[in-house]
Amino acid sequence: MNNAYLSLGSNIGNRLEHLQQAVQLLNEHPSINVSIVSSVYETDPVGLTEQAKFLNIVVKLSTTLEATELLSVCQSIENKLGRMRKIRWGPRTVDLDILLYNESHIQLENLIIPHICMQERAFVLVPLVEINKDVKNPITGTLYREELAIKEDGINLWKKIGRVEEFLRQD
Ligand code: A4P
Ligand code: MG
Repeated sequence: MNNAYLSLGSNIGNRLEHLQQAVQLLNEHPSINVSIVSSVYETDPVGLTEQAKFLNIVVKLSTTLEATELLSVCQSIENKLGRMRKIRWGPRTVDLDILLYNESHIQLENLIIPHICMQERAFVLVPLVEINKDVKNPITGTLYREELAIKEDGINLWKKIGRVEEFLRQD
């Protein structure tokens, strides 16, 4: 069994519902079990700053899928939930990025793990560290909570979540 952490973000329409649908679809996959969902954070947009605020979460899952197969599942969920892929860093219904996959270091043309900018992004690190304060960068061995110390600006707790079922029931 493999463990992975995913970052999910949405800044269009009913943002919470998009995140819930994405988690539901992940969990319905026969080879994926979502075991932990972070609280929901409302975050200032990074990159292209003239766009709506995001809701961001991080989930932990176990899976028998290889990392590239997991990426395909993520992309099919993005497509199913109607993401427009027009603008880099631009608005999106839902975006699913694989942050970590076991302790792997993967460098393929279409898949880089650990996710390329994760150590610089508070909207990733705050929910990640919430669900596992001991998680480390598999390349450098640095604790992600140490990376976080200087960058918590623009991240606001929006809904406190304890369990996956509780997250899926929120409205
Ligand atoms: N790809 C490579 N590695 C991975 C990985 N580990 N997980 C490739 C997922 N995909 C990976 O991504 C482009 C390509 O990355 C994919 O084809 C895949 O093969 P994309 O999602 O299609 O394009 P994008 O998202 O528009 O660009 P990019 O650079 O991935 O943007 P990001 O990094 O996803 O940033 N601000 C806040 N507050 N919250 C957010 O959630 N998100 C973004 C998007 C910008 N600003 C944000 C947020
Ligand atoms: Mg992306």
